[in-house]
Amino acid sequence: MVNVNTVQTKPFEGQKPGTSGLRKRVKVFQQPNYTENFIQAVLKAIPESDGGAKGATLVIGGDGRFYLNEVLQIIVKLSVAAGVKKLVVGRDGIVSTPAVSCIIRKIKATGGILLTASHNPGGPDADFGIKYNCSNGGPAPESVTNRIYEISKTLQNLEIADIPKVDFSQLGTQHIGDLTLEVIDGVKDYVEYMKTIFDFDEIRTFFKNNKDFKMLFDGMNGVTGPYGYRLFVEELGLPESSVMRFKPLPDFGGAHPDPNLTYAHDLVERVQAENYDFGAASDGDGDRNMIIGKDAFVTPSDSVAIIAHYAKEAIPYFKKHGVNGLARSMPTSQALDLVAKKQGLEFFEVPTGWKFFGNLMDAGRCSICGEESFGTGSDHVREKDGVWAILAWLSIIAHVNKSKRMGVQDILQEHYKVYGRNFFSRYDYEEVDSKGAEDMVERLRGMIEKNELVGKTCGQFKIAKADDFAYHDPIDGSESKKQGIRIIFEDGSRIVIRLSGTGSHGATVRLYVEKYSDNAAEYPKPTQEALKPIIDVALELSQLEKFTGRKEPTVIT
Ligand code: G16
Repeated sequence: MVNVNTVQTKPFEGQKPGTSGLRKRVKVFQQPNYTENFIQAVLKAIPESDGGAKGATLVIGGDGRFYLNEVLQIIVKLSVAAGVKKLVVGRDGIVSTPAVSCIIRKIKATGGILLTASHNPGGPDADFGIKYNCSNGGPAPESVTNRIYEISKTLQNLEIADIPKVDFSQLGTQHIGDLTLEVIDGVKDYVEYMKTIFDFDEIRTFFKNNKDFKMLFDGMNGVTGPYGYRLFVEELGLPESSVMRFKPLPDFGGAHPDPNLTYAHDLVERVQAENYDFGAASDGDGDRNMIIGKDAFVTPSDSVAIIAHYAKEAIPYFKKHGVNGLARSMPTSQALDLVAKKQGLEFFEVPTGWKFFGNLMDAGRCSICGEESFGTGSDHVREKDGVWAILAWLSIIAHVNKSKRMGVQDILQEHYKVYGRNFFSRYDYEEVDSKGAEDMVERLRGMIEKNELVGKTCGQFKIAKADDFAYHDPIDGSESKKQGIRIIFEDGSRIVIRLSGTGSHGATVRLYVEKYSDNAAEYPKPTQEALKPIIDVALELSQLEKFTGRKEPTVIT
């Protein structure tokens, strides 16, 4: 019999999950009762049972970042008190975000708690995060996250079981009162699943027949290192030198585990200097990916379009299940729209946030989707999946190389020949003053409401449409408003401006620009050069420098 103590607490301000869970500095989570409050609110908000977590089976996994172990202990104490039936936890708490989604679906769990701030840095002075996923394996929809927030505002008591510290380092089952706690290998189920989705023999054969084709995977000291090692080295038989930074570290080795050209520069430099044909990285929790090649960078917007283009030919999962529809987040370039059109597929444009794809996938209307924020995935799970995207690219490479030798750059150029090129870039202005950023967006919103933008000529561009993106979910009818300022020009070029929902400090302004070209002479142009005129227009229209005081972005992707 376990003793449960009722401990007084008081609500904390701002426990509102953002684009993807609650992300704050570690120091915020370390405040007495802060983490306990949020976990209690999550357990009470579990949608399957009105009584909260009683009888639930929950999968728990994190990316190995600093403070993970302490939060695992808190989850067990509150779960025992709340009557949770079973917790399935990765060894040392380590499971990638897509693997949590995979396991929730496989064991038909009630849901899962993910302990990650994704690509944000880790360590005592960096970030932590907590996210709830539902029984479909996907991030909780706004109806659930709003409920978590409402509960967090009313908490007066915490129910905490009085139990000794739990050891998560050994595989096996333990019993704590009525709760069963199973510590699992967080990599195994996922690797097995990947082997049913992709043709590993075909990829192996490709590497065997092309011994000079070299690949380098960068785990960025995040959670995917062990997955990459198991898949690329042990399953595909590549040399150990094919993986770098593959040990998860609590502070990611001091690096920013975000796979883009800025933060994954170690990979980028090695691919160039050491003549690798294919380079790939995944982020802290394993849901993002970046694909590069010799002298080639695949924008995430192009990546999802190319995967969709080849899916049915190159990937057994889609040969078997077909491709039912495609979707992208609103700021993502329109390259995917062109594939949907050519293949006659249903197509959706949703707000930023993977959670918006879930309903479409559950309804069987979306098979492949992606976001410009280095997120690519399919309905095999309900999270974006970095390692899956890398395997998809390897499958495409193995497939196209059956007829002629093609590298990443060749695959890109072939794609542009068929569809034209959507030049795309995102400028991030991180940790700017929140008030200035909000005022900037408000001003644009005001101009849209007063219809001051449509018809306006800006340099070589004329504005055809301007709105604040709103989404009507076709499955559950929910409405999501104010999802980003969208300015569309007569030639189809676009500017999008929105504030990030994943920052932990101040505001992050995201400025997205896109320009389409079907002039083959332009395809090899460097992205920034091709986009310069529209970037100038975006900065002028938004008056970004005036409102934020920033001359230069923190990151350009
Ligand atoms: C999360 C979400 C993504 C979203 C990204 C950026 O990714 O899962 O759907 O695109 O944040 O969001 P924002 O622009 O609001 O910062 P992750 O990898 O951080 O979980």
